[in-house]
Amino acid sequence: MARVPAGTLLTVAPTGAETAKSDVPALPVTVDELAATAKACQAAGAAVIHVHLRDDDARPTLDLGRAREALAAIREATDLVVQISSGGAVTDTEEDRLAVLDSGPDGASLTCGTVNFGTDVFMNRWEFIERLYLEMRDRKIVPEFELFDLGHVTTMLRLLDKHGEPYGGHVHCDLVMGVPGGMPGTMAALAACVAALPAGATFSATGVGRTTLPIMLASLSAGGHVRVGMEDTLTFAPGRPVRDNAELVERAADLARLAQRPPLSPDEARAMLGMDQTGDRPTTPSPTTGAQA
Ligand code: KMH
Ligand code: ZN
Repeated sequence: MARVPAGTLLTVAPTGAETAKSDVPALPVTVDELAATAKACQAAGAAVIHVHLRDDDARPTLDLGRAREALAAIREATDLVVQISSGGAVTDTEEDRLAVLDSGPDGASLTCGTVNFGTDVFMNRWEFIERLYLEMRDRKIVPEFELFDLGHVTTMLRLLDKHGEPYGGHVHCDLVMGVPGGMPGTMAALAACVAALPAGATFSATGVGRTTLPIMLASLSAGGHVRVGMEDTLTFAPGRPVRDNAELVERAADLARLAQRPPLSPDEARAMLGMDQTGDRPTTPSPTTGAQA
């Protein structure tokens, strides 16, 4: 049996691309809201932030200037590991999803297959997955493999087999469970994915909607890590909307401590993920000139 890690990597996914600000006023969408959320979530125990961007009208965007601005503000406010979403929204083009890598993140999500996404389709062709992977490595960005289904594990293995290890040399995945069209948020599905991961890989899991708590508990008991946030969950308990992202992180941190695997600090997370330590972090290129800030 794989060794159970001593600590728990807590990732917060505060915004996502699917929820409208008008429906959920507590959703952080502006750069200032993102930075304030990041600060509160680090205080609550998060080590990584998974960033989706919104434009001035709170609509999803992959605008590079907005990405640089957001990353700079989060880095100013925290020392969280900053992971940009390369998934964006289902409507985003492949070129825009590649271009956002130029924002200078520590890491980026990399979805390993197409998946039905409610009434939409989240498209991830094999050739595009390869391109994202190679461009991340060229830019010294550590990928987090986003796996929405068991077949995505197979695609990740094919990618590693064909192209070799990612930047940093460590494979870390995030099992995204309970999306309508993806794998269910069940312990059986989690166990099937974990059994198929390569030796030495680590994983987080997140259960969408009402699968949040069962998947958090299942992941902790399987030696995994945890992602929480308003990208995935808008209800804290039946009939009780989420107040803010920090309370989701607080609950996850409490459960991690109960499991005697307390939250990792951002620097411990960097070490686990094969990232450069704080002193050598990538810098965010300036929003206006593209020069290193
Ligand atoms: N918003 C979803 C279509 C990622 O961030 O990489 C894609 C997503 C995955 O959230
Ligand atoms: Zn995302």
